[in-house]
Amino acid sequence: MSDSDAPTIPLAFERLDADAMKRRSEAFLARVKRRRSVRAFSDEPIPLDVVRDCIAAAASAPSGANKQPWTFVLVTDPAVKRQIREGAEQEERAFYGGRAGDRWLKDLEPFGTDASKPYLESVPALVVVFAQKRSPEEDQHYYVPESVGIATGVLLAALNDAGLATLTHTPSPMGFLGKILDRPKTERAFLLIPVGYPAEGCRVPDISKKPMDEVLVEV
Ligand code: IYR
Repeated sequence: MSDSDAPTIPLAFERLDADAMKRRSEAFLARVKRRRSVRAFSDEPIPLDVVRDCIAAAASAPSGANKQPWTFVLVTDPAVKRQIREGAEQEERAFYGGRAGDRWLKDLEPFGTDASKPYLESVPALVVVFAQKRSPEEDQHYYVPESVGIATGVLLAALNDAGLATLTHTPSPMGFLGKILDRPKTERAFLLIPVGYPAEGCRVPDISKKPMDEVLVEV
């Protein structure tokens, strides 16, 4: 350890035996593998305290110099959801109408997406993740995309683990979200996440993940 004078506390680390570790890693893998991007949501209400816990989990993520350069906006107000739907669909019409280009549109064919996003209005909650380039006091932030990306990954895993369905939605550009939600100019929308239960009979694209030997290199 360094001989810095910075205050410390004892680490609260739970040491597990190898069997318990394997049971936990397998159980987590099984649940996380069932996560799918959902585009057909039920309008049934969800327990918002569960969503708040998941946001607290996300906000526990590591970040550059512990600056925690994120803001999570939980939207349930129907009028605000409608505004967000309208803003997103306006950008998506431009995207699907030409901005995307042929190659990108071809890559999206398996997902059957288009500019219509009715779920942004009907889903019980939207979580909008904002990245803070700097805090309002002009404090410096570091590794902002990495930090916010890690926190968002924790959020998606936590919501999935808690039994909620999500979509990682990135209408582009997302400037309209900062305006509608009245965020300071120092914040940039990072991701728009509809959260709810899947609609009855919800279907998802028949796609798969790469096998381990394509994603893992062991040295
Ligand atoms: N934002 C658009 C397009 C889109 C882009 C990617 I990359 C995706 O993985 C899925 C969709 C939309 O949501 O329709």
